[in-house]
Amino acid sequence: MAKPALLMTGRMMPLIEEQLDQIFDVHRLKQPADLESALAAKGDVFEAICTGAFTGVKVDDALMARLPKLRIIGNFGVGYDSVDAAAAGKRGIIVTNTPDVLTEEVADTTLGLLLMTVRELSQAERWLREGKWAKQGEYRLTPASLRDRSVGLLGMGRIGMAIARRLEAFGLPVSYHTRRQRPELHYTYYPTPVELAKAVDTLIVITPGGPETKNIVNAVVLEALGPRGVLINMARGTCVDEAALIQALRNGTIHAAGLDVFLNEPNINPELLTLPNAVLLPHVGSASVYTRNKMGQLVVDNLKAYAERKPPLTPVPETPFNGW
Ligand code: 8YV
Repeated sequence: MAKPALLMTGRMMPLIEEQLDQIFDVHRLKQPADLESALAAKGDVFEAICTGAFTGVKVDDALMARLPKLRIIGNFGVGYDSVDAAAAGKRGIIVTNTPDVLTEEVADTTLGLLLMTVRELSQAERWLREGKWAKQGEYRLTPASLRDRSVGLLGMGRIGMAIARRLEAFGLPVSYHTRRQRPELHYTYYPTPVELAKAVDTLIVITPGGPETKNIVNAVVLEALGPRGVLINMARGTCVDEAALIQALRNGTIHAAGLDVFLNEPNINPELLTLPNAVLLPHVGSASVYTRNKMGQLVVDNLKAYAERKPPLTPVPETPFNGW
């Protein structure tokens, strides 16, 4: 029997590519600009897409409309803001993501970035590497400490919960804002991002991306966070008004920021590089071999389930599975 055709919107890790080649007739885009020619040649045969935000291809309704046989979109990553899942749901196309397998890793990285930012660990390491310890003396005592902080989480999904557990172990009070309160949780709830920012001095963004959370951290929220304020963004660049953040870091509206995600990755705003009170990581929240292997395998297993006409393992809520 002929293998079903799959469109891969960019290069994936070898673990994914090697297995999908066994199951599907894979058409790989070398770059997003190659999409048009792929659609012209094979648009009417693709049954599956393997994608990820990092490929730079948006799987929107217009693209789905040109793929009449499309049944499943396997997204590499728990966040699927580069796929229009609501539109897929209306078309009866299943979207899968990679939840759970990265939860603990991303939570670990978040605590690392928080510590780096509050205790200036990357700046202190640069001090040593530049020979300043021997020549100029000790690195400065950091104005900020975790010891007198209270933390607010914007977003309290699976990763938010794993971060909250770690913060509790660090002895820190935790509060949160989500669109709907979760009464089963013992953390203090605030009904708006501004009220949360007012109540805490450390804000961690761990919401999904997409239009609903665009600029959820804006100039007003940063002002509310205040001059002791530390902002950590582990979610998506779109969640933070980056121009407002740069200004807030420049003029001391907040104390510091730790960012793992940005607008226009990997071509981030060069102004960020000039800020001494920003710790910048190249989107490494889940980026260990251990965790990426688990994510990659889950992408494969979801797509394989379609090829074998079995239920997908992790369909997103917008596209419930009702049979192939
Ligand atoms: C990405 C992520 O998958 O899971 C997510 O939503 O942001 C990451 O784990 C990763 O950056 C792929 O590029």
